[in-house]
Amino acid sequence: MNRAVLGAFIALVLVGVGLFWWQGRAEIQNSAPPPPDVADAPDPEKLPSADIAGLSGPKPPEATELTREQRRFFRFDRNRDLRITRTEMLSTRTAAFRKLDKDGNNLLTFEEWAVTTVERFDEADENGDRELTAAEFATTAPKPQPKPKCNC
Ligand SMILES: [Ca+2]
Ligand SMILES: [Ca+2]
Ligand SMILES: [Ca+2]
Repeated sequence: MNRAVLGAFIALVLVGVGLFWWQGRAEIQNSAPPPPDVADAPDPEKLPSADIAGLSGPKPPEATELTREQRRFFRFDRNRDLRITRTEMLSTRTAAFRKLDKDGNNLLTFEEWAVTTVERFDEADENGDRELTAAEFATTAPKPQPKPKCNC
C-alpha cells in the first residue's frame, strides 16, 4: 500500500515537473521574434552601398590648444572647478617647505631654512672647532663653471 502511494506521489511530481518545463518552453517560444521574411533579406553576396554625393558627416572631435595663461591656471586648479582656492595656490610651495622642514614638525627654524649654508659650513670646518680658517673657507668657493663650447 505504501509503495502504491509513494509511486503515485512520484508520478504526480514528475507530471508537475514536466508541465512546468513545457510551459516555460512555450513562453520562450511565444516571446521569440518572428522569423525574418526570406524575400526581404539582403543578398549576402552584395555589398551595401548608398549615394553620398552632397552629404557631409560631423567633424571629428579636436582638442583645442590651451593658452599659456590657461595652462598656468590649471597647474594651480587641482580639482578643476575653475576656481583657485588659497590652499591650491599655496600647494606649489608645499613640496619646497617639506624639503626644508627636516624634522617634519611643520615649523621652519632658522637652521632648517639656512640648511644649505649650514651644511656647507659643517663640511668646510675640517677640525670641527666651529670656525673656518682662510684655508677652510676657501673650500666653500663656488666651483668654476666649465666654459660653454664655441659653436664657431
Ligand atoms: Ca579649484
Ligand atoms: Ca622643522
Ligand atoms: Ca675650523
